[in-house]
Amino acid sequence: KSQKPCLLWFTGLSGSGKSTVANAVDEMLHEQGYHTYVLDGDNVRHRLNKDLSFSDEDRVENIRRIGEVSNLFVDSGLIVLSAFISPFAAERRMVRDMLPEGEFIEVFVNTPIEVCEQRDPKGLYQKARAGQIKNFTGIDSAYEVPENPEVVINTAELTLRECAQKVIDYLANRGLL
Ligand code: GGZ
Repeated sequence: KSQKPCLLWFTGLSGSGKSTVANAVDEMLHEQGYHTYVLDGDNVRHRLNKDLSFSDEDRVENIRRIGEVSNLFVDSGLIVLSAFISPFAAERRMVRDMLPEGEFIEVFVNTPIEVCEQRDPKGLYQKARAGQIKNFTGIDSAYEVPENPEVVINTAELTLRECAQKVIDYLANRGLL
């Protein structure tokens, strides 16, 4: 099956659904015979980047390393799906500039913070509100909203399948599938 390697970069708040949507897209592409790879907190923050905290400086280094690793996987021919908060526009730009034109696809998971906080699957918002976690994105650490993302999805308004399909439609329309 023909595919063009690219990097789908999911950015958004904790609890916005980045990993969930990335994994759903991954599964649907896989079923159709495409070769893909998902990078997210579970396989990166806990392993490659376990030396990094959530200070601004360490978040920058986190994204720099993930950008480099994503780029290597794209070089190997895969459709790569990376799901990290990536709160700063400058680092998202840095990763975009690592790849050839058109191969970096920014997917803004624009779920309102009220919904993310309501979901609070790991109880982190509650801890952040109570001051038990410092520098929590959206509470006492910044999230810079993407200005020109290729795809925007709101997991509070669409089903998981619809969100994933929107990403796949973008790839198909751009001739990447
Ligand atoms: C934001 C934090 C924090 C703080 C721990 N701020 O919902 P989760 O749990 O599973 O995803 C969040 C994850 C964010 O890691 P990233 O590598 O994506 O962040 S960044 O791109 O900003 O470097 C959350 C958990 O780690 N977490 N402390 N203070 N999220």
